Amino acid sequence: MQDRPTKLKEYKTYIDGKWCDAASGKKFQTFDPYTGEPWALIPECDKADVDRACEAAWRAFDKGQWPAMTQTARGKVLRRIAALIEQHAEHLAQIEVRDNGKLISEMAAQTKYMPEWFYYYSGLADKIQGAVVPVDRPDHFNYILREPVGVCAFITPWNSPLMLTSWKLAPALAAGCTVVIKPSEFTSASLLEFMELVIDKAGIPPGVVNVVTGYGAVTGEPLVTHPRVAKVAFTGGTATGARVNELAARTFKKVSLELGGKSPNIVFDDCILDDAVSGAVSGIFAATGQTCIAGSRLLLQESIHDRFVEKLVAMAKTARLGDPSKPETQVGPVTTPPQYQKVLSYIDIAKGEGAKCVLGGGPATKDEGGGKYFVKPTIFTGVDNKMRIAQEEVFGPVLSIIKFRDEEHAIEIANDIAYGLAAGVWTQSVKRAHTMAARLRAGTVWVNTYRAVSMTMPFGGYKASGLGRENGAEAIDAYLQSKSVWINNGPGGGNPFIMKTASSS
Ligand code: TXE
Repeated sequence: MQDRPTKLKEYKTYIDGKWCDAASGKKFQTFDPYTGEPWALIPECDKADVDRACEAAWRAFDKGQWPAMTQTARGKVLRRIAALIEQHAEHLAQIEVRDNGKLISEMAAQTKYMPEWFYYYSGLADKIQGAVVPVDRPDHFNYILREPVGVCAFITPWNSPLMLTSWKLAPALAAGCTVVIKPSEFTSASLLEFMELVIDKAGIPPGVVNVVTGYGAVTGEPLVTHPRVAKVAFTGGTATGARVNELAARTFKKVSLELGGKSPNIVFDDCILDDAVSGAVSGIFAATGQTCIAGSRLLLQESIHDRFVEKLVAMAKTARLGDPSKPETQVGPVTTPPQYQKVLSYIDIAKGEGAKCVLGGGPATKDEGGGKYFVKPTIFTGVDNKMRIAQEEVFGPVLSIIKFRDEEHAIEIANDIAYGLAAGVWTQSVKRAHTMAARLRAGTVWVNTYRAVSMTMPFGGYKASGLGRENGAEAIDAYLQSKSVWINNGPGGGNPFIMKTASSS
């Protein structure tokens, strides 16, 4: 990775088990955010390719081997996927870094952990079962079948491309669904490599997993409106999520959305100070703040505010900016040019609103370790929760510090926001930990830790942070639907003009 080849690498996309170009023959470039240079060419799919992919996924679902395969056999395929990811984790991480500029240490940790999603859902594949249900009609035998929903469309973002794909793909395949994936136009390469090194080798029938690379409006919209698609799973920005939800609703597709956040990271004066300082840094400067769960609102109890800020600034100042492919780098570039502009514009907004910049506050120069799209770790104090910098998602290394008096005040500020993805609490009081966990309106609450994830724990948002949950046993339900079967073993007849209820005959 450190010697970056200058020749553009050309990728093909993967539809119906075959490698192909877009029907139009068009391609677009993908860029290395550290250097700003293009490094690969990706097929620019449009409606024609989406049609091909959705029809292939439909054939594989309707007539193909995948849903007809036994659940045990499908579970085995998922275990093969997991083993192949283990073999190629390092390489896949390097491709992710090249495309999204996140740290190799972070991306390698993600790709090494990804197999666990496939192992976990492989274990659940043969535990998908219906039920025999008693009804109050004599001679009836009733049961419930749990069936896959059908063709699923995944729209994924650029910040953790493969991990967020795995969160969707593992339960969908375990359920017996077929899928069409549209990765972000900024980070398509890692998914195409994943298709080649993992999916193509895992013994999955053609058409079960397809990829359409391209832009949101041109590729994403035909996909989320396609008549063959039964379910849309989206991760991305809240505005795009709302659009996807509206489009999908027109044809009554099932939808799950994992959207943005503005998560409160709440520090009480009874915390272990050094742990909380490290947790605050991890909440906002890890992943250059480009994570939906960023602890971008740091709520500090008044009594420790000044001491905490001093320690936090001291620690954040030592963050090493630089080449994300080097293991020693701690803060990398912002991934995309529009995102870079957005982060800088929010720094201006915060200054204009009267917040006090106590660290950073602009682009990082080459001397400071910066490359093409670098923003210095930035901390604002004196933030009021009503300010835009406190209410809107920046998705960058910009922290807003807000003071609070007591538990009640902390809860009021924390919940006074449109989002509800995650929250952090730093305290040594068990009582306070449970009280806060119960009262915070967020899909995840971390106490004395931050940014911990596991395939076994449901993940998703309250309010504008999303719909539905990924991960955990319940995530598989998003890819299944129930069918009620009534078998009458008794006599027919009865009054044909009234509904057959317990009291009618
Ligand atoms: O994401 P988009 P963008 C937030 C973050 C960021 C903002 C915008 O605040 O600043 O979103 O980022 C596809 N129909 N998050 O613009 O647009 C698109 O091609 C169908 C939070 O990069 O949401 C990509 O594949 N699809 C987040 C995916 O949607 C469409 C991660 C996400 O892109 C589409 C990323 C359309 N009309 C950004 N328009 C998180 N929750 O982690 C776009 N897409």
